[in-house]
Amino acid sequence: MVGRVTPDTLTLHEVHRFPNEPVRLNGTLHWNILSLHQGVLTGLKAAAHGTDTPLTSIGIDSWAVDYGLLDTTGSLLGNPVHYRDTRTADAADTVSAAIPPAALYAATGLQHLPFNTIYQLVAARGTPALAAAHRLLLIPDLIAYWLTGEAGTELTNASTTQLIDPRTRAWSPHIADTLGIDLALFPPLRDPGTPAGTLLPDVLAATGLAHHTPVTAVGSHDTASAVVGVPATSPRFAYIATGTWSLAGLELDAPVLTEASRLANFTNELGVDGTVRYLRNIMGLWLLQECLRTWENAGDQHHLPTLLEAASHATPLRSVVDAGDPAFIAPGNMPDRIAAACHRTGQPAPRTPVETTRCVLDSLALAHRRALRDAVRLSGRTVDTVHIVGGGAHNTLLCQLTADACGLPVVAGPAEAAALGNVLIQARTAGTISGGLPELRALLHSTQPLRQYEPTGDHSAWDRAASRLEGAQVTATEE
Ligand code: LFR
Repeated sequence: MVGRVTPDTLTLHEVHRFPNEPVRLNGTLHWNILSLHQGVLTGLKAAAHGTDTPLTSIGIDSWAVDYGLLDTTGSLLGNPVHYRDTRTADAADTVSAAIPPAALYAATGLQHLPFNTIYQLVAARGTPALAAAHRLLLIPDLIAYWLTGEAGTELTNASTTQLIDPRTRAWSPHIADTLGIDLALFPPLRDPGTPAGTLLPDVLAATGLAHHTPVTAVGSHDTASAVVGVPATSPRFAYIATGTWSLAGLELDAPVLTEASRLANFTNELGVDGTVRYLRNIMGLWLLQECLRTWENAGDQHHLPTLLEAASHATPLRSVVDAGDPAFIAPGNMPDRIAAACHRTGQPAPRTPVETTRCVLDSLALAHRRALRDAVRLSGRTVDTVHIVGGGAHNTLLCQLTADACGLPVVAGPAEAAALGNVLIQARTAGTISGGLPELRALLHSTQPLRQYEPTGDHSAWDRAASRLEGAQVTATEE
């Protein structure tokens, strides 16, 4: 994506898009990291050729928690493992035997997700790759290293390792030591808005970019950049970054580390400009993407817009599932897993792709409502507007259902909030624009097409649907 920024204009334009297809090899799900790097190079080349002015800067963001290991020569030790791989299945027990869950939460503020980096590192204990590793780089830091030869650990993404103390915004040596994790594997922390190197000669040759094009650290966790990209005008906003995941919560200036917050499985990820992203992970449109993939593998191809249109006329709230349930994390046969979850809670299982689609969207809206209500209760803040950013902002049914479920107006857009948040931090670092997050958001608000949804319908229907899931919902373990 190439962004163009001035103090009162902001445009983004896609120059290249490439697939991200995980590969299962020897029973383990991997990222195809070299193909991703090639996609980045092809994209940079397209960016270099598509403009008459040299690029001011490059910023990188991606999903969180995953990493590559390098040996002492800087060579990659194997393909990074995908967070949806099941290798971490037993790691939570190992970790909680060493550190009680309440102590881990008090120290790191992270919600329990089975794939947080600490669980991956515990699962990788004793493997030859980890034994040989000299350095560990989170995915965007790995791409930055391949572009520049310089290694750093960007802070917002580092906070998803579960090895950072959100109060000090620094590593938590006690947690690492107790689990036998060597913090020296991580290169030094760097803040968004700081330099991250200049391009290596082979990258210049492959892309045609100008010498000294700087790479700038941005919120390298895509969700951190997406939260920068929320076009809020009121301080009382909540956000839902929807795509493969729905990340629903609030921006705070200090973490909430209470036991109630832990039991509600809320996370305190670090944001840009000293903020805290107080949110909960909800499965998101992954549920639907995985259904589409299952149907397609069975020879039953569906056109998403047609399916969504039909789902908008299907019976509302016929059956709902807990869209926060980690049982949905792994890939594979999602329609049957959704049907089984409906059975378990005494609800009719969806019978057709349209009914399944409606069940997914109702369930997501219900989970959005629950997350935002919990965030308000646990943080003591109030909310007057819900912003939906990310790919799900295009999904009119999801946006309307979320407004209905939350009983609040929803402002939808931009869909490319992560790319815009990335670009805005680069532009501010380069001195093109100035100000804090409110000023960056005012620029988004005045330049990006947004759509507003007002809450409609019978609010009590959502209460009744929520009660069908009571007791079945997953929260953090009680000790
Ligand atoms: C969204 C996201 C989430 C993170 C998940 C796994 O793309 O980055 O914030 O929990 O992917 O990394």
